[in-house]
Amino acid sequence: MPLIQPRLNSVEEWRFVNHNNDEHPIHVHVNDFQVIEYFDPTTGLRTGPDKFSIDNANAPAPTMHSDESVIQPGILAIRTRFDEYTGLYVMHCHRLNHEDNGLMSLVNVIPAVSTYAVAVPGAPGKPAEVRLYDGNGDRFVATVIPFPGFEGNVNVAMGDIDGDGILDLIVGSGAGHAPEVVAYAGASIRGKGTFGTELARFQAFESAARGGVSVAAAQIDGETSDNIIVGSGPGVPSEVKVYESQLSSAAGVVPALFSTFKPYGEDRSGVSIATGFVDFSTGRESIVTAPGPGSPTEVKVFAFPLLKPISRAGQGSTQAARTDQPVNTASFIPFGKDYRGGASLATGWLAGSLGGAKRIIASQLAGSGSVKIFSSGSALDGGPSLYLQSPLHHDHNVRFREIASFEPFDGSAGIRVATTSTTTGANLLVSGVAAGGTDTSVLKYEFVRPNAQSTTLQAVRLGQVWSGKGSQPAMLGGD
Ligand SMILES: [Cu+2]
Repeated sequence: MPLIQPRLNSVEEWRFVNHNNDEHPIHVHVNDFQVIEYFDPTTGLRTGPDKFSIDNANAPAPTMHSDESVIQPGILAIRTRFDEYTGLYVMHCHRLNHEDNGLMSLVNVIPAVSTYAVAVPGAPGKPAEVRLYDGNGDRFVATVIPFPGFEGNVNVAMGDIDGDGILDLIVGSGAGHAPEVVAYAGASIRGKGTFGTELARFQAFESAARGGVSVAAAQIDGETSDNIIVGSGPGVPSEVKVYESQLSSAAGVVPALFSTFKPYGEDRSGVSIATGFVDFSTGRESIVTAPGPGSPTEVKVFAFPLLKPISRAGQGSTQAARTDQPVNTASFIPFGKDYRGGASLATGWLAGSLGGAKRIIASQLAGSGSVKIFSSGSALDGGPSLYLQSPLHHDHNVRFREIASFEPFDGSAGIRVATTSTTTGANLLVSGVAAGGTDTSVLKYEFVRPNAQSTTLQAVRLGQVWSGKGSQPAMLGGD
């Protein structure tokens, strides 16, 4: 299932050139479209721009020679504006046997600007600062100083927590600071400029928990905006908290909890988190976790299905499942069973044209600073398999396979990762300190399939987006 990723408020024209020996009624969810061109070579009928507000139009069959080589393809061109809604939906052929055999595409409308955050560690006399960039061209957007006077590191994530279709910034304090979370609006509100307005500022854990707070944002609770998600730092039992999307702008007010869970039980090494649509079988965004340094690095994937069992006729009432507890849908060990150095996590549609769900990226905080990419399935694993299973077959058995591995800083540990979306997928941001240890930088990569038979991806360096003096890598956040 390939991916198309238009930006919110943009207009795209998609042209279907049909060489297949059948016609295909193309149905697009969410946004209606306008037929711009239609040509049926069998009848010779050619029409131009038609009325707006269609959600299904036929891509006509080609004319063919008796050996099925195409004389003239059928043509359908449609034009759409992507209004109001950011997020996922599908476009597919409306003939059931066609859509079930792969004539289906994901459309993921992304914000107009894919802002990402580079959190530059503080230094004596200089507080930690978060620099924001536009992922399309890496143009500098804004600087935020979340904790004035704090000279340590902070954690960052991007997400739309106020539901306006614009990416907001979420910051979690680092080691040595009270466990605070601050969220800034990506929109310019009341003349305050982008990232100038605080949407929330609160303490996420007990004051004594000063190991840092990891942060993420994703739509978990079934509402329309993203939930703020935090992971505990080292020193306290591992915990992930998902806050309800209703926030109070009054400083200090802790949002209501939607869910809290312990991904690694009583382990006290801290929890790294990332979020994303990494598993088709759930149809929802997952929370991905890794324990901190000192514990075996096992990545776990959690999803909140939000579904209650339907009571069946004749079987009486069934016990409703709790919707505020996640299901652990997958677990894997990215760096071997002996690695205990901790990991930075991200998710994103690296090489999105190959389809599948978002990839999980894990990088080593220790060891050789290796970055590995995992996928739950894409064109790298071959074409879509035919639907020969029973329609009642709904088992969860997602598996993540390593599809790329590289060492962007030539063996230097402490690598941090994030992704930033593009109109075709996502690029990877990698932060680290080069050998020698005096310069820290953030690099941007895209991933390509070297040839049509390859089952793994290759990293291609696009450029350096930030660098500075220092021995600590910048923390990264993107979406
Ligand atoms: Cu079809």
